[in-house]
Amino acid sequence: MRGLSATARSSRSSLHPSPAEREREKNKEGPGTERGAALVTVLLAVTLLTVVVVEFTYSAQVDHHLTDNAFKALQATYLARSGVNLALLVLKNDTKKSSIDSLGDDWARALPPLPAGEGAVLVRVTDEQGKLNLNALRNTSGTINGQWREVAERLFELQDLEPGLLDPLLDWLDSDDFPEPRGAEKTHYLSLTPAYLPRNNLLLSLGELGRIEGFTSTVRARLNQVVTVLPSSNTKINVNTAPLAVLAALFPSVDQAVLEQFLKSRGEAPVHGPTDLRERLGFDPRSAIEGLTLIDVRSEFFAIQAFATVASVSQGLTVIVQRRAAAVIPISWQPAPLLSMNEGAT
Ligand SMILES: [Ca+2]
Ligand SMILES: [Ca+2]
Repeated sequence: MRGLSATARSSRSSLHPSPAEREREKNKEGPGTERGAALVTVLLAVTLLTVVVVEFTYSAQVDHHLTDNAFKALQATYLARSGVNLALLVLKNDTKKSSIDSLGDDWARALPPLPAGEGAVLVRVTDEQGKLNLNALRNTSGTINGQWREVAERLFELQDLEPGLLDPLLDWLDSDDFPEPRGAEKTHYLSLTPAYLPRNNLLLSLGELGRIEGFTSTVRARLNQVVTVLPSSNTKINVNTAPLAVLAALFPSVDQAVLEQFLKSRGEAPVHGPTDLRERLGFDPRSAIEGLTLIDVRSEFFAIQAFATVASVSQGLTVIVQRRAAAVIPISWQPAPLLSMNEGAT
C-alpha cells in the first residue's frame, strides 16, 4: 500500500507541478532559448516594418510621379491653347493684309517649335478650303450635288480608291432611304451590331467617316490630306492652297505637267480670280469650264494644329476655325494626332 501511494503521489506531482517545480523546469531550458525567441520576434518586427516602409515609399513615389505628370500635362494643354491663340491672331491680322489667301501668307509659314518655359509648342495652320469639303456633296434640299459628285469620283480615283466607294457616303449624306447601286442606307445600318442610323444630313466631323460602310482606316488615311468636313455645304475650293490631286480632280482636261507648273507659279504670284486661273491653265476664253465655278481664291475655314511638350509630356489640339470679316471663331476642338517636333525644322 505504501509503495502504491508513493507512486500515486509521484504521478500526481508530475501531472500538477507545484509553482516551485514549474520554476525549476523553466530554469532547465536555460536563458539561451529565451534570447532566441526574442531575436525571432525582433527580426519579424524589422521585416514587417521594412515591408511597410518600402510600400509607403513606393506609393509616395507613384503619387509624386502622377502629380508631376498631371501638372506637366496641364502645362502642355495650356501651352497648346496658347499656340492656338497665336494662330488665331495671325489669321485675324492676315485679313488686313490681303483679300487673297495663299501659301505665301503669314499663317502658312512653317515656324520652328516656339520655346516657352520648360516646354515648346509647334503650331501649324492649314487651309481647309484647299481640300474637297464632303458636305458640299449635299444640296441644302437633301439631294446630291452632281457637280461635286463628279469631282469627288475623280478625286477617289486619283487616290487609288474605287469610285463606287462614294455611294455609301452619298447615302449617308442624302435625306432619302433609297440606297445608291453600291450604297447603304438605314436597312443596312440597322442590321449591324450595335445598330445605328445613317446621318442623312451633313457630316459633323471627318471622324464620322469611320461609321460609313466601306470607309476603313486605310481608305480614310488615303483621303485625309485631300478631303475635309466643314459645317456648310456652300463652300468652294481655294486654288491657291489646293494640292495637286484636288486640282486634277477639278480640272480633268488639264495635263499633269501644266498643273505642276501652275503649283510653282502660284507660290510666286497667287491667283486673283477665275479669269486669272483660266489664263494660267491655258483654257480657251470662250469654253465653259465647270471647275471654274467651284473655285475661290480666299478661304473662310482653317485648321489649327498645336502640339505642346513639357518635359516628356505632350498634348495636341486640332481646332477648326471660321474666319469672318471681324473675327476668327473656333468651331470645333479635338485632340490632335501627335506631331514630331522635328517638323519645325523642315
Ligand atoms: Ca440617305
Ligand atoms: Ca440614298
